[in-house]
Amino acid sequence: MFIIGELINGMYKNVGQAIRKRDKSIIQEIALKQIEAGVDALDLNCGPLSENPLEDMCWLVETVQEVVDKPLCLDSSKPRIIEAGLKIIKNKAIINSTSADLEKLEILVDLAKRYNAKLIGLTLSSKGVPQNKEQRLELAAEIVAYCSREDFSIEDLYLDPVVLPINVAQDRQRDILDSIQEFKVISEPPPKTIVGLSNISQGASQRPLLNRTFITMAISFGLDAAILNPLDNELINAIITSELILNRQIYCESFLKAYRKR
Ligand code: THG
Repeated sequence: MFIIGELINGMYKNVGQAIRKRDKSIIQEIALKQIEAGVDALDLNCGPLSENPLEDMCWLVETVQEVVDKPLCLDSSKPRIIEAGLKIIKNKAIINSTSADLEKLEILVDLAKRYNAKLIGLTLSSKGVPQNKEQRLELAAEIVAYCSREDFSIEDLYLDPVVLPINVAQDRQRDILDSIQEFKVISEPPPKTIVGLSNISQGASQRPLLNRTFITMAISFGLDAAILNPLDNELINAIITSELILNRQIYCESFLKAYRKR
């Protein structure tokens, strides 16, 4: 499982405030804590309230890079912000994300190729969130077809079915899990799959229980990667145990080491 730490997101009050005040120490501490927990990469998101998202993103990249030597995941819906981040990232970058819209694919697949970055493709379009599995697969196939045509390696493509909160979309969850499995048959070699895990429990009580139950199920449907809170120990234990039971290759060595130490 490829794990991306979600905690550097302006959606969190302390992070939003640290970004506004240009308080490096808070951001660097959150970065290091996630690295210690064994993440493979760090998501960087200025949050919905950022007034200068381009400057904020560049400041986040520079601040985190001072203390961390791991891939960074540029989380923004605006291609110009992603490009600004790519220009200053020293390590490998992950573009988070493109949608299935052609205007976005054109810009972001080109950027991913030029900067040798991985690319997350949301199965979303300007028409909105897909209402069922078939629509998700159609959008996924459009993203894969575009990447193949442009010679972007499908193994560097992570398809995201877009996890919806359980409290507004209880009847959609089974479709989302099935999509994770079915994305794999779109091409050979297959694309990878990813979810933003905490979406499932937004606005719900029992968030940790929902998160770890969902990830356990998603792993059994073949999930490759997740953006999540790596400081939730029970969540990490559930991931390790799921992969152990499925005898899946664990590509996150540090989690495996953590498990063996117990
Ligand atoms: N797919 C991809 N990228 C993503 C998402 C996705 N990036 C953003 C998001 N979804 C994943 N990251 C988060 C980070 C935080 C929360 C949810 C998803 C979260 N935050 C608290 C809340 O909203 O309740 C913040 C409040 C607080 O604690 O201060 O839940 O799906 N590719």
